[in-house]
Amino acid sequence: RQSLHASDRGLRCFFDKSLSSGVGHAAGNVLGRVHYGHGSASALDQGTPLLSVHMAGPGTDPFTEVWVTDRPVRAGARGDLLYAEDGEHIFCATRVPARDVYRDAVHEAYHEAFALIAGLGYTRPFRMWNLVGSITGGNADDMEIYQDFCVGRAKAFEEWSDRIGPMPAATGIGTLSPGIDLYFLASRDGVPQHLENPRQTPAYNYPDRYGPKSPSFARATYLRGTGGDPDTLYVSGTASIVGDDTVRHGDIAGQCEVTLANIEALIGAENLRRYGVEHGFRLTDLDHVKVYVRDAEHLPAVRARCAEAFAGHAEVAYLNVDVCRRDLLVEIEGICR
Ligand code: 3HB
Repeated sequence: RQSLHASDRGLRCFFDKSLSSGVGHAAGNVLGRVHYGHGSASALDQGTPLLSVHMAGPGTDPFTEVWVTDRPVRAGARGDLLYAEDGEHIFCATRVPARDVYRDAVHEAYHEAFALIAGLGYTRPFRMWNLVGSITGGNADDMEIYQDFCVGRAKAFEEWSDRIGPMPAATGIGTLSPGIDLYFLASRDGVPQHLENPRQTPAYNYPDRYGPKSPSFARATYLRGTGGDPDTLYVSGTASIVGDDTVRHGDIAGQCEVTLANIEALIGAENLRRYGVEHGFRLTDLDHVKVYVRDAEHLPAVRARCAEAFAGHAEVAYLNVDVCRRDLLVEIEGICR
């Protein structure tokens, strides 16, 4: 190749929409793969972690999110955890099988994952995904599964607060099969800067009417590149929430507008300046976008609005799954660099 663009260097991801989930044509060393398809499984495959999650349905296409790096990769498995590290970043994935009540198993999974990454020296999580079956359904104690999940996750973050960096950007979203799939990225030397949204109450300060433990995540995380890698802004799953309230109930076009306005405010220069970052981003800088749509009937309208909002070259994937509140119809995440 003649020249490397910033997006071709350092830790990066791409969406492989061909039906092979193989590592063959990845331009870089594969750190991990997440196949958004029709089944759930996790294994070391071709020497690297492959998490398969049931999130593709009739109106959306399967794809594989592939994380690659220029550094040499070492992969392994410990207990139920799969991981791969490159000396600066670690990718870690695990699955909590279906059960009546999730909190203890989620606590245990997070605890084991934190113990693994701390032991290997990657103490700073910067992006997490929590893929939760029946997220707004009830557990055996009649608690919403998302709230049940939040209790176990919060306990692990509290217990590890002196050894593991603060809560990073995250996604908490529904899947089409019972059980919870988790995967995340953490850094060794790079110090993540966690961001909040001026239009929204920090999720970790939500009032208890949303659940006994508030969600453990930041609205975005800015990771300054180390060793020549570009800086990267990871945008959490973002929805039609202003303050802590869902707004535009039942109105898909309205929820799209509020969600996009929330992302604009979060990634814009004014907000980033508060965190000492001297430049901002726009919606057209967002890439590797995942758009989660609760109702299949809304997919065409959401696709059309996103095609206008994001750059033509941006990778955008659509998933027809539940969002963490029943009144949220759409949620969007992405990456800027
Ligand atoms: C979460 O609980 O990690 C979470 C949930 C969301 C959006 C982003 C993160 O609905």
